[in-house]
Amino acid sequence: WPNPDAPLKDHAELGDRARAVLAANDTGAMVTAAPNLYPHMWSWDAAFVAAGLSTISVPRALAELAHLLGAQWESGMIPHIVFSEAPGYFPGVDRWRTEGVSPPGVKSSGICQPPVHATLLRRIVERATARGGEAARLAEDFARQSVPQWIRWHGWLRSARAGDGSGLVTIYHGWESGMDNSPRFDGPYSRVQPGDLEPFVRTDTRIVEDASQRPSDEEYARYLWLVQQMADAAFDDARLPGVVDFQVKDVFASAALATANEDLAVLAERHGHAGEAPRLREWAEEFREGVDSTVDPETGLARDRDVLTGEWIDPPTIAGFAPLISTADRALRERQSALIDGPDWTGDPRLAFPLPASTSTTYGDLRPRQYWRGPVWPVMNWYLATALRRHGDEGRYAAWRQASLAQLMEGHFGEYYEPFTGEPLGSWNQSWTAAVALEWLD
Ligand code: 9YW
Repeated sequence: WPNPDAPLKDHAELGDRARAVLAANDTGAMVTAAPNLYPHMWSWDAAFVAAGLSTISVPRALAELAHLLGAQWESGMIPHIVFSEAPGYFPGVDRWRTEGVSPPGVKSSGICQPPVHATLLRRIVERATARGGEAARLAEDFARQSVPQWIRWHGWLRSARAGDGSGLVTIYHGWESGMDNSPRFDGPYSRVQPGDLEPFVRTDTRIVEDASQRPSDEEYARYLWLVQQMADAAFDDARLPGVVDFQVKDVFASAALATANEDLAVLAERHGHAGEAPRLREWAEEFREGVDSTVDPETGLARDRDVLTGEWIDPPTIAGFAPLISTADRALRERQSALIDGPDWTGDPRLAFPLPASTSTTYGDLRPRQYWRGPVWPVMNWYLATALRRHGDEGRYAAWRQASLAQLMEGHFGEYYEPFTGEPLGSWNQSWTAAVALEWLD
């Protein structure tokens, strides 16, 4: 993977290059997820990107979150894509048919992504507060003003997606998990049979020319079929359970929500909404318990569940470590920590860097170059590492930091990496990869 400037000289150069990537992807209104492949704002990318931006400029970081919040639906849902004017991405806003459902003037998709936002906002505000002065004032004001909007977002997830009291978020599309083609969804997708699908032409495989790094056309047809089903139901939350062929309890999104509720409670307490904190803590507890209840006693991994068949979902993926994000159960935390160090994960001696891959590297159907079916995703490792640290695990945090920085020194800011060779794959100059580089360096 030729790179004239690689490998980078030192961490200072890594930081400079990461800042340059974010600046180059900044349209002024948003930092697009990637230069060519993803020329729009993605919901959870925006949260990670904002965290990275806050190491450079707190106002710019807050503007990113404000832009995302500007696309929040009346229901409270925050859409997974906020479209820019850039052409060339498929499926674009027309395919989503969200006009009239999304706020006036906003071009968005009609589904969501994992709710990591409040967690990253807390981080940004704490960073700004520590810095003091104007940055602190702006960030604290932003928190005060936006806490009600984040509560509506979490409240929507809880009522529209977890109204059964399971403490587990239902997703209606693999895209909502953020881990599009993970083997987590092979079972549920195998039962999705596209009917009369509007014709389509993909654009992702024109940009990432090696098609083996992307989902297959068959997978893509299923993705679009689900979009069509939801659009036909006008994204009406009450109708989706009756019409969508894919319904999964997403353990990872649920863990993200548990911890984000905790973070939002802290923000509410500190920034003018203390009365909301108890209810947010109850929500945190509800989702924490939901996540813990999915753990397979045999393997120690947390599991998604196919709502339509009632089946547990078994493939060993990074989502199995959801309890490391959320659990209060010390024994479970210890068991999962030992697991992630083991030969199926970071202890696999074949790895280029001792970091967890998106799918266990010993999984029978591992595809080390294909998207969420094997590659290592820097953003995921940073998010998990910060969760470990928050629960006191400085040791693993330090080890993953060292390994992640060593991985990133090759200098492409890949979307994802081949686990055994360290080759950068997918899009280069991916914003959230640059953002986590800055976070690791901070
Ligand atoms: C797509 C932007 C998004 C991420 C997702 C990732 C991928 C592709 O890229 O999605 O076309 O939506 O799976 O998690 O938000 O970086």
